[in-house]
Amino acid sequence: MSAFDMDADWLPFHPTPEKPSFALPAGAVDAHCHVFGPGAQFPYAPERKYTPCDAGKEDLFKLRSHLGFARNVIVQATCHGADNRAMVDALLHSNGTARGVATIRPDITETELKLMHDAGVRGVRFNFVKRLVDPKPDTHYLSIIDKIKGFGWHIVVYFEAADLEERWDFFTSLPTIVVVDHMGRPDVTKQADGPEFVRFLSFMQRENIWAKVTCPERLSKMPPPDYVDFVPFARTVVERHPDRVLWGTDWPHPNLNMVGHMPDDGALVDLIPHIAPTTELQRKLLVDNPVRLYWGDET
Ligand code: 0GY
Repeated sequence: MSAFDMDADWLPFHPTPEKPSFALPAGAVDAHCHVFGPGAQFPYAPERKYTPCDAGKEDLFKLRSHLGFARNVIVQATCHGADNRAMVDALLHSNGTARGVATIRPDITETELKLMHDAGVRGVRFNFVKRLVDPKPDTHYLSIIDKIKGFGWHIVVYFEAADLEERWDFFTSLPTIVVVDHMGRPDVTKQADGPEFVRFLSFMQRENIWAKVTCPERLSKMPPPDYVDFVPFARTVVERHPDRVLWGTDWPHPNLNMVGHMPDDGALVDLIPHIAPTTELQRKLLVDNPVRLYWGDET
């Protein structure tokens, strides 16, 4: 029995994903995934926009072994608001094999930040997707940037393609590495060389901008497992910026805007060679880049 009733239309994660045929390189990192609760231990936030099924660290680590990943980057999900306990608990039980990205408020203390850093948090997430979080003034983000300065953390931004133009000055003023979730959610029914994605590609020209080439199941309008409309977008970014891209499953797939299907995580892994066609690109995407960004300070 869960402590919370998941939304009536919630799709739970795939119970029996296939074993991928693509053999991941040794040390591969699933660099975008989440934990949800369990709600009885780590309650969902009152301000949440959805109530998911429980999807705790044991399930995440089981999936990781099944798929063949060595490490995870666990990104704070909006259903937990700025209460990072479920994510931090997963890091603390990972024996150093998971790092985290937190959501914090400007009133966080230095001591709280230090505890998170010691647990393995290396970044903060600024979420601008309006269906997920209520808008905040820029001063909110600027105070957080001030707080994390001493920790060497980076910033993960999540926004819709249409927000990039409006927020360009703010995003380009950010003083850290900036990782963009899901390539800034392009409309993949448009052309990868059309004006909208060209704007994103010109954003990527900046040396501090990285992108997660993730979420075919969220962005594609074509059927799984091939998601053919998604592939040229992700592949373009990987081929142009092989040293600034990350890949992740997005397990357990928050599905506020995902209709129709829950992806098979094994099949998602099998899409990787289509977006990163050489072993060198695959190694950079799955090992070198995430290890440098999240474990680079390890001695
Ligand atoms: C994602 C995407 C989504 C949700 C969240 O934190 C979240 O709730 O990230 C989404 O609904 O697009 O990155 O998993």
